[in-house]
Amino acid sequence: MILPIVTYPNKILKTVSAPVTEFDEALHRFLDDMYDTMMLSNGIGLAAIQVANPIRALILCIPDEEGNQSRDRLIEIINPVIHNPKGTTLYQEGCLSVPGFYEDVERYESLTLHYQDRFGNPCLLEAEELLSIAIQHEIDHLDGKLFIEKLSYNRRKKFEKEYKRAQKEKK
Ligand code: Y12
Ligand code: CO
Repeated sequence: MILPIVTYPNKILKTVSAPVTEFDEALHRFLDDMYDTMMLSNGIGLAAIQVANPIRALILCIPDEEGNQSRDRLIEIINPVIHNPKGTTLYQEGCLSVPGFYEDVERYESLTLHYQDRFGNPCLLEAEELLSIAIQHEIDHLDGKLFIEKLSYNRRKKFEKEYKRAQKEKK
């Protein structure tokens, strides 16, 4: 099932999501729906709150070197905690909840992620480059934060003006 994606400035996106406690069939169905929704929208990452479900779950599907995404590249991440963040890197980020807008954001270069899979099994992932950036972007969603909040005052002002104009043009 394709789920509607919540877009900025909807206040739902400010919700701090709650830990997942039930690793049941309903969670599995929801994760499958998140995957279908993300793939249809050409995304590489999606947090549950972006489809209006305030639970600490996110999915990632980072393309291979040829730019191909396939289900075997899917990573489902539940109740994530970042350890050992190292270095900094700049990357031009985009977000399905902020359509049409891309900006450079500073993130940790690498990190270790502790999380659970869809069955509640504990997992560990060493992440760098795009995977590390995507993990940080999506965990921010779980904490009610968007990448535009990391912009400088002037870049944020410019964004608000351009985004409002684009929204009006869509109507
Ligand atoms: C690096 C930086 C950010 C992330 C988070 C995941 N972000 C996305 O998956 C963004 C997807 C996206 C897709 C769009 O649609 C198309 O390209 C057709 C898009 O464009 C519009 O909505 C107009 C914007 C963002 C991971 C890694
Ligand atoms: Co996003």
